[in-house]
Amino acid sequence: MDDTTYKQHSSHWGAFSARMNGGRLDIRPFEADPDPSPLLANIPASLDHPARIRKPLIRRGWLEDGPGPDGRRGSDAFVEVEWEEALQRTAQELRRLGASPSLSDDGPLPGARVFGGSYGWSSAGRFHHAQSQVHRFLNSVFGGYVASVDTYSSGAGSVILSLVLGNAIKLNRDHPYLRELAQDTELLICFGGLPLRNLAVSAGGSSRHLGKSVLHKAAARGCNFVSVSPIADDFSDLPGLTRIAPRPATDTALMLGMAYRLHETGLVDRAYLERYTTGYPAFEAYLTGKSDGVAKTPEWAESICGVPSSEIAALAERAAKSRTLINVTYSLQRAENGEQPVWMALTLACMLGQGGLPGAGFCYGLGSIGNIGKEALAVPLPTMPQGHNRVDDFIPVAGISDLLLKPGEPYTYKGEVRRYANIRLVYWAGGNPFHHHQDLSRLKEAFSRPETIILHDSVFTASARHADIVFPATITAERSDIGAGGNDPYLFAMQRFAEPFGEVRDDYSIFADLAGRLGCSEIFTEGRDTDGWLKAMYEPTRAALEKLGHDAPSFEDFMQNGRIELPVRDAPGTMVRFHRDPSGAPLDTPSGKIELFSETVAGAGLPGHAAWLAPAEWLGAPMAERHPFQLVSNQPATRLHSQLDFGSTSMAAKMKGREVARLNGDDAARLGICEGDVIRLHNERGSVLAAARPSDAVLPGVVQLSTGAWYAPEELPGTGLTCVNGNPNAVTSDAGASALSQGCAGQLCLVSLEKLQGAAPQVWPHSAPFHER
Ligand code: PGD
Repeated sequence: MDDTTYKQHSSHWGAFSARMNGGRLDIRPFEADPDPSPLLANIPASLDHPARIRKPLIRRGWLEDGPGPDGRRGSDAFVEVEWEEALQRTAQELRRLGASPSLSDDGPLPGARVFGGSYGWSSAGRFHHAQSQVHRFLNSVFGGYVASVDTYSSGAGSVILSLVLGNAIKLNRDHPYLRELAQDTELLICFGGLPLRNLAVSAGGSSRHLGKSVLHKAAARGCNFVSVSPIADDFSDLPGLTRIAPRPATDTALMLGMAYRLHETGLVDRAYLERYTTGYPAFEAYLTGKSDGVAKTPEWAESICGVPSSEIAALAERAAKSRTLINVTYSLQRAENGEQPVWMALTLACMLGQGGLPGAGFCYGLGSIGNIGKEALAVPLPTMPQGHNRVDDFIPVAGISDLLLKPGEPYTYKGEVRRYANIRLVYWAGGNPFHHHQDLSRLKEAFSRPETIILHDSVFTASARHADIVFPATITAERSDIGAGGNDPYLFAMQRFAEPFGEVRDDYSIFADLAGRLGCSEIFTEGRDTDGWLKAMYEPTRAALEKLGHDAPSFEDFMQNGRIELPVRDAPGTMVRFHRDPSGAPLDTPSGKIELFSETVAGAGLPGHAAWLAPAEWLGAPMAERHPFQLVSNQPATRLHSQLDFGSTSMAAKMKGREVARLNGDDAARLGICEGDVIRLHNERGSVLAAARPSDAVLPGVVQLSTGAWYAPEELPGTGLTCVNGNPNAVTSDAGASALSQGCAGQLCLVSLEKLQGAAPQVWPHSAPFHER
């Protein structure tokens, strides 16, 4: 498709326009974006990279021996087949597993043995959103599916906040933190820093990347910043910045030390606690040591987190004397006992008593994702209806290995005892579990258990390699859609700008075809094609714009013109209304107030208030004698998760194709490691290779390896199953954050580290088994 006119488009990391120009793709960032993301440069490679799948693939073992548990998944060969054969065999298999247009609720639904949680970020686009498509399909043909709840991003934090504050995501969408930070905040304390790399990305898209300019505005006004992170570049260099580097996983102890200082100096705002919170006395008894004999003094905190007690005490006093916003990023809660730093930051903010003031109080996730803190929208966004899931069963999302490995066994979630279903079929679209899940050797074992695994992706990921039937999906460049992200003030037409690669098809058209073969066409498609759906989804937004007296173009005009700026809401959000009138506008918690003690949490076997709970894998744990490095596996700066890992921004940051791990310069010197040496990180769960980069941005005892390198496991002599490309989930633990949330705890774990002796194995290239232009 050669066309000299630019087409409007959008991605999770920003809006842009694109044109094919003599076989080359030209990309221009959205002109109103003050800080476009370098991730845009990953896009051109996606059009025809060797990783693209051009035709349906079926695993040889499944093709020859039929469905059933199979340990060959992951190492078996694939056979390229015609669409007709792939669709016909898939429909036959789905029928065997119970798919039917007439399912009664009287007996068990076949969907009760289908896992359709299908977690993943997929691509931007409201209609071709792969999870919505797969969920709608499974609801249509199986009556439902075993779902997943919460996210890998924020499992522990969202669960604890849902119990003690309310729906965190909704509350963040409700509050203009960025505007207040620019105008009002005097001291911003960021537990987990505020990494701009994370602000580049937002689910659905981010039209204008505002993080950098807001921080600069705040700094110019005299706002001060404190970044609390073991990694120095988690916060940009700004005037008025103090960096505090605690040992990883010890922020709760640091915050407790601050809380104690407020307590001993009479700086606790008791009137605020009385009016807006419940449960402070129980927390205070813990803080002072009345309940457990240990006063959580700054000196006590220093012994755990390594930050001098004088700094902890001074920070507490500074916070009390300034208009202070306490922010905690998602990264802190993606860890064992990840609920605690989030709840403790909320408790600390309540003790300061500034919750009702603009630019002050508590914020969750600023610095974790782009659109947090933008103004709430006044109109609804187009949404693809997923249908009704009649199977009343789910897992906490990071429980996927346990689900497949422990059918029928009990587990706990939010204080309830539940049981894992017995899964026959896994259907995944729009996610890469062999990127995002922890302890990948265990996931490999788990993926050997189902009878059949079906997956859609545009590229041959490690997850595709572990499936039985792989359908090649289009990428957004090859289809029309509507782009929008929650709290982002633009709606974009995503105009198609490239010809489909090989014989790829849209997820929708694959599902529509299968639904037709299963007699469920009308339920799934409602008689609409893609354009029919886009039009139907656009209409509620258009009608709301019209009702508010805004320009409300027809669907055709919108798709032609490329974008609409959406109005933002001017009514106060939940937290503002609560602070104005706590009994008239109560929170969605059992007491209607902020809960500093929670019966539900106490009932789940945890302390009923925020507390320091030493994890099994931190630098002060007995395990650190065996594995003395704390691995921080954070979000990458050069791609979104594992997406477009082969793109030019991503590849440029690797060394000889291998992911880079940073460690402190002194540690590197002690271990005889130089820039570019291949190092091996390992523990009992596995082993991963990376290229070393000594860096003083990293605290001693810490090694940082971002997620996203494609999993490439090899049995190496003396090192066991080793990911040679650098995926940290080869060594992370898949144990839940706690019995309460079962959230993903993959950010932190303990490892040993050494220079690899002998020749390093080659990295695995990103490639599909059969690739042809
Ligand atoms: P992505 O790489 O975004 O990772 O995990 P997630 O699975 O979301 O995977 C999306 C996949 O969808 C890609 O393979 C892409 O090609 C495919 N895809 C994109 N568009 C389409 C489409 O239209 N159709 C189809 N069929 N497929 C499509 C991310 C997860 O990882 C997240 S959100 C977090 S926060 C976690 N973070 C960590 C962490 O901090 N540390 C560790 N160790 N591990 C983590 N894992 C988690």
